Amino acid sequence: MNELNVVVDAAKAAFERAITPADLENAKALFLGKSGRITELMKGLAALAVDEKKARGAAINLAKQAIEGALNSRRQALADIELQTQLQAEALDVTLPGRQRGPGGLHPVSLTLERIEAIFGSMGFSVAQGPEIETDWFNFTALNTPEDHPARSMHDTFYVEGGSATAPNLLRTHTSPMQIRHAVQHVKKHRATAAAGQSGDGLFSGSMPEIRVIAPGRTYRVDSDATHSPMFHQCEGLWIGENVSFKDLKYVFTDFCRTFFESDDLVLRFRPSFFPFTEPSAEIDIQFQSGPLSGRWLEVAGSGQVHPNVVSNMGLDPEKFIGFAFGMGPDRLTMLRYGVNDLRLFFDGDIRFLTQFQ
Ligand code: 2NL
Repeated sequence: MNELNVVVDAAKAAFERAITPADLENAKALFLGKSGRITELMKGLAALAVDEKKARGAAINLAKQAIEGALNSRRQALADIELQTQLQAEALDVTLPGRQRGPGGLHPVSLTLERIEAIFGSMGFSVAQGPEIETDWFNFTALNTPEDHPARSMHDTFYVEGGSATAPNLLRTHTSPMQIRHAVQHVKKHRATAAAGQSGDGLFSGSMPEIRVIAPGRTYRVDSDATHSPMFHQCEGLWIGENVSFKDLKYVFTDFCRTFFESDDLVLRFRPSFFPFTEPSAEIDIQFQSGPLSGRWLEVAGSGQVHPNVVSNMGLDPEKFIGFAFGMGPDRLTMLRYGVNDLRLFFDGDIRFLTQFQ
């Protein structure tokens, strides 16, 4: 094999070994660069005679062309490999379905709150609203809660900035403060238009329309496990008039439960209990006569006749006005209605859980 063929073969082999464009440029320099093999061979021509120079020059040129050809095809091959690698890395399956945005829906607890509002609405109850950050007075004092009651401790209540040492601000621990606010406004409004009626201590004893209101909303307590969330829902109800009794409470709440659970033979049990804001007080249990929960007593609400001190705190004369109140947990009602066993599912925001209620 002649010397030029050896150089061409060496160049081809070097180009094949190059696996990056930089490798290839380095290999090119060895053969075609300023002091590359071909350039050196060209320099050697100067020493030759004219006709020798011609033949030798033509042969070197052929070798040079062969090397350039090999270089270009390797360049193309490396570019192809690089393109394939890039295409693979950026692979995009255009046949995949697009991201879907399903129809929205209400949270199961919102569905329950809507149901509660509709049922009590049909019985003449309006819906109170109020702030989630409350004062100590509306949350505790107005509700006849003693200064040393454990519910007032840092352990049970989230205290927030603002307010003072004697009148701290807090996250409401129940929805009762909305009812106190509602009652105070109601009394203020009708005191202005009532013909007469002021007892010695400024409490209203004239005539006014009854107070019939429910107070649904978020409430907060320092508590967290499978059945307690630091944020939970409550719905309280309040009915105050001149002749509202425990039998009205029993009728109203029985009717509510039977409508809510769509069960006409549902049985209620009023069990004596204690709350600072009602006297007497009762725990309300329900019993289904059929279905998966049939026969078990399930606690669904607390209730009672509004304590005279609380009636006074609304600005009403407790000698004239009387009524009942109750409080229930919409989260728990939702669990019972749909058979959900972990309260935390309501607040995790998992779409696989939430879409089951649409
Ligand atoms: C429970 C207990 C109850 C009340 C809430 C109330 C509100 C006013 C006046 C008097 Cl403005 N009482 N609310 C009364 C009895 C019980 O809730 O266990 N709730 C889940």
